[in-house]
Amino acid sequence: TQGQIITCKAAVAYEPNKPLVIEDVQVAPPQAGEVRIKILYTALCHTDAYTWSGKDPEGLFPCILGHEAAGVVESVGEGVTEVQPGDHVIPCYQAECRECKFCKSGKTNLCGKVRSATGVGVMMNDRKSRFSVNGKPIYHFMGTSTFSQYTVVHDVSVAKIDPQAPLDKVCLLGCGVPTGLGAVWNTAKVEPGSNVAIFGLGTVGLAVAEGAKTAGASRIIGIDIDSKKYETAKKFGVNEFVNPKEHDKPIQEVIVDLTDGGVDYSFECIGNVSVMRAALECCHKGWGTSVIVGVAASGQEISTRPFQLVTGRVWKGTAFGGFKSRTQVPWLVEKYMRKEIKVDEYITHNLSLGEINKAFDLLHEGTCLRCVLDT
Ligand code: NAD
Ligand code: AHE
Ligand code: ZN
Repeated sequence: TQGQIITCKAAVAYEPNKPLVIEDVQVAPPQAGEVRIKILYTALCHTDAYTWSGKDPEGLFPCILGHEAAGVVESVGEGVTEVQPGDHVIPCYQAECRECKFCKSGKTNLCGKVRSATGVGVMMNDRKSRFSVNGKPIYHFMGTSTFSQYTVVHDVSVAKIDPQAPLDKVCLLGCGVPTGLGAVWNTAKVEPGSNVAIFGLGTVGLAVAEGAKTAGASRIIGIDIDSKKYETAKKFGVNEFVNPKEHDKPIQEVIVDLTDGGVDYSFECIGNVSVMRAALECCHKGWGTSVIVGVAASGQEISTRPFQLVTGRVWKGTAFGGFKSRTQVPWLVEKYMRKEIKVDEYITHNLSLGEINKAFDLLHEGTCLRCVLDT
């Protein structure tokens, strides 16, 4: 297949919110600096649903969504040296080129090398897509497009992992789990004994809880409008629970009262701008830090009284938990293999690529954390 067009199945999003269509898609060979990957397993993340909904200003249609996956390298383009056919890999929507000013800064995991292309659904080389259906181009998504049996990505967006790792599990290390763990370990840098509040107990919020527990946090307060979330959340380290619907006062006041003035760290894992405000305002005066993890829709803005910051609260955000993807995803896989981090526990459903619309329905139901699709 090397050097040739591959025709395979992929789920194409033609229009916002219209069911995805399983199509025969043509996948062009990788050009210089590109890698073609046979995707074996892909999970769904709420960010896929967000872009599909039409609320993502970077959303382009028709496209192939998906960014939490694992597979095997099928072929590589000219000049690709770090991976070869047969390598087991995780595609990374946050690239790491190790050469741009972002990568060299030591201050961020954001990479500037291919972001201008991945944000508009094309590849850097020729600003074109490698996907087509009957000659009509289909846009890439987040530089990954994993809802396909084959995809083409930039070489700076490929993490080579231990070939022993089960791909049907470690596909989750492409987004949600690292995001939550890293929000705690890299972005907030939670210290032992801290009090933590987590808004939203989906996969990302639960991974924040797991990260907080391993960081030695004392009180780990989960906040969710669905009280059923507490039972599962306990297994990930949440040791107190608050449902905002059961209180008349604003939720930030409830948390401040519970914690003698506020928490040391809070995390917004929903994508709701009024909850982001509450998460900041439930932080302790003088030092409390709030981390925005949730992705809010186009046009949404955050606000608070500047006095909240004047009096020492800090507002931050995180992308992929601050992890340097190509360097640290393999390390996270090793941690999973040594049973130091959970992954299997986040997988509540398994379906096939052909059942992807059902998988999106599940995502909105509240009983589903991660659904892994066998492609
Ligand atoms: P999810 O939908 O599984 O979890 C959200 C949880 O929030 C649910 O349990 C829901 O009941 C709860 N909730 C909804 N409204 C609430 C409210 N007003 N108050 C309290 N709880 C509320 O989602 P997820 O997959 O865990 O992802 C969470 C967010 O993180 C999404 O916005 C996603 O796009 C974003 N995300 C960001 C990054 C990043 O790099 N920054 C990475 C992955 C995901
Ligand atoms: N296109 C969206 C932005 C979405 C966003 O913030 N994405 C996160 C990852 S979410 C993964 O589930 C991210 O990494 N952002 C940094 C980046 O470089 O995109 C919008 O709203 O414009
Ligand atoms: Zn995601």
